[in-house]
Amino acid sequence: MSVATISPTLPVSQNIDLASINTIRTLSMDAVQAANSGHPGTPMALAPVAYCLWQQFLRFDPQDPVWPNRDRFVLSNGHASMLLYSLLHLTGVRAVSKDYETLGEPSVSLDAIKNFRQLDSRCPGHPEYRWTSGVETTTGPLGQGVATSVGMAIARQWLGTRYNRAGFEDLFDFNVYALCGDGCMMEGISNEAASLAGHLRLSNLCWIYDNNHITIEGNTSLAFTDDVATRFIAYGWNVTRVGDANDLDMLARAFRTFQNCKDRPTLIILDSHIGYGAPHKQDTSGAHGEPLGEEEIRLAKRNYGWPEDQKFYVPDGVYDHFREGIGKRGKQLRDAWFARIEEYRKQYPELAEELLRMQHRLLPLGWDRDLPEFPPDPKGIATRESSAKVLNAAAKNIPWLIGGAADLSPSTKTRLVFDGAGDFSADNYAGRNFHFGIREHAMGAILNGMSLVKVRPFGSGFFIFVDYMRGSLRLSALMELPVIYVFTHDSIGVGEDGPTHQPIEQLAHMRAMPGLIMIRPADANEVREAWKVILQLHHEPAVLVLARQAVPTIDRTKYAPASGLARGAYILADAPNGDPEVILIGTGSEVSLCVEAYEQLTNEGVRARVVSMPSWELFDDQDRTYRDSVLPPKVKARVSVEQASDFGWSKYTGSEGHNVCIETFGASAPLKQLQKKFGFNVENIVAAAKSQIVSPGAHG
Ligand SMILES: Cc1ncc(C[n+]2csc(CCOP(=O)(O)OP(=O)(O)O)c2C)c(N)n1
Ligand SMILES: [Mg+2]
Repeated sequence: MSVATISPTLPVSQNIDLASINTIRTLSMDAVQAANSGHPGTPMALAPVAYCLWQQFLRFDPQDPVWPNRDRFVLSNGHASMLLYSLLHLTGVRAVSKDYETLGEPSVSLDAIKNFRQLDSRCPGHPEYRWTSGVETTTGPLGQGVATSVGMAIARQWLGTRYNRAGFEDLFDFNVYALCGDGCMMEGISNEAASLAGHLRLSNLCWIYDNNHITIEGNTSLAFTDDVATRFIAYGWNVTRVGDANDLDMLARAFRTFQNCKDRPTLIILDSHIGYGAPHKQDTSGAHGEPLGEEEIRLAKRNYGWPEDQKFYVPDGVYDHFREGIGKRGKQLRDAWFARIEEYRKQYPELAEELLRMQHRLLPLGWDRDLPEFPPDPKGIATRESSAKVLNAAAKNIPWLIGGAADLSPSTKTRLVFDGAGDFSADNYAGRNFHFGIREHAMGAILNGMSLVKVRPFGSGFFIFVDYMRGSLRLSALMELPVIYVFTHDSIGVGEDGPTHQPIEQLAHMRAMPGLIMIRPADANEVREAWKVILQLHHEPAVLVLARQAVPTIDRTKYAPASGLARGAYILADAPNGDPEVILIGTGSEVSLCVEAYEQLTNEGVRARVVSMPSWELFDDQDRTYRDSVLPPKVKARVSVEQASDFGWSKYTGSEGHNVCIETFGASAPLKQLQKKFGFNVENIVAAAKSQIVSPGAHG
């Protein structure tokens, strides 16, 4: 039955499907018009699709939108946010507090819809996770939602394999649905993610592609002639079509096809009409990104058989209809699940305890009992090597700490090597080592998706390639997800690989990103402390920046303990009586160079202090007294030492301090030659310190 062909004059009571669909459409149109900005056309087109999926298929309880085994719905075409807000409103999704305590008030009230895109409304321009309950992930940057959905599907397979046990085979069996448009299809990230999803045979994943042939500039023929179906078949997906977005029967059949397909992800290619029903704007890019206008809205409502002058109109029976459909089904499923988890707890108390802790982002008791201590060693080891030891020790005690690399684990040393860790693959969804392939951007989004399902994911690569995944990493920060990024090869320390592989501005980029904690530890014991801090984060992504080359393990009997790392910066070595003339501030592999310079200065009778500053963000979080005790305002003679751009360093070294830094793209040569060329040697640092004492700002 095509709802488009149902006579719009039928009274609402006889035509509840259509009335529900048109309510979604008109709420979206009215909200965009009231805001005088937004995207009405796609909610108008996709209302039947969303209606069919939510009302007939989605296993989701509006009363408990965080129930762990709920199906996930991702609106990857986030500009169509009003579609989602209308659904959240009409199905009566409840708001949930940040610590997952149900509050009871509606997540999206009619007032919030009337205030679409206004300050503090629960209906911001694009869907935001942690701001509007029922929004499963933040979307808006095209391609991110679909890629994130792959992470959700992966996490569900992992959870199911670990926690589904005899008699509880369906403890985790949720499906992940993502709605996307031409933009998502064109973005590289979706191709990376689809390729991996096909490879992993994620049969719990369904993407619905809105093949409306329209993007902002006009018809897709301007820039996009892919044969999407063939492309996805080549990725190993199951591909099906729905030729009319208004045909509820065809839609239902497509969703059943997905549910019956047990060995591959499914793509539903859907033909729709953007701005459906708007006489002058349907099928044009004019329906994409601006309000329809009062007159066009009136005409569209007339076409729908809708009261033309009613705004934000929800006919009688529509709320009840959703309550009877998704509401009733969802509650039954949710209640049954919680009853079963009680049983599960009796039979598998340890696994149930793991689930409880994981879902609350807590760590197992004693998780840090085996973390290694590293004895002093002037030759030392690379921080990527010490990180491998710490990560493995922690992961043994944290079963849901899982992750991998974008084909670089032999370099990033993030492989979990203990017995039973295994490799995650289509044939082994229990493995804890992930092979994301050379797909950094998708890896970031997939980590986000995994984290949204509450496992604790980490991903790794060369630091320089953070540039390839900034979009995903930014969403980790925006969503406040405790994703762990391990980046190695952090500087010109990579030597011969040359400028393409030598990060220069990347530290500054990461420091500029709100909500992210970056740590660049100086030695093996700082690495241990860094992991301790990172693993205890709840709402911040962490970026751990590590060196490829060996760095000395600092003698902590002589210098301050590495536990100072938790405060972001600490006094590692000091002048007599804590009264320095000059402060050397180093990060990562440059700290031991500062210590050497300090020893020389001390021998020459210069009163110097060394501050190890592994994390600006952690330091900035300290109170003023502590910060001033580390960097006393009266000591203006300051030298920072970091093998990277000096961008931002004046915040700590002042306008008169000196920054030993790199202003170009590095070079390809053995490390020793590079250190000399760029001035990273004791001699240069000592000279800078001395001239700072004579006159801050003098050493050029
Ligand atoms: C990464 C990214 N690039 C650009 C944009 C800006 N943008 C928003 S919607 C859009 C067009 C999307 O077209 P399509 O996905 O076909 O959506 P439709 O208009 O059909 O709903 C663009 C370019 C964006 N949101 N994200
Ligand atoms: Mg489109």
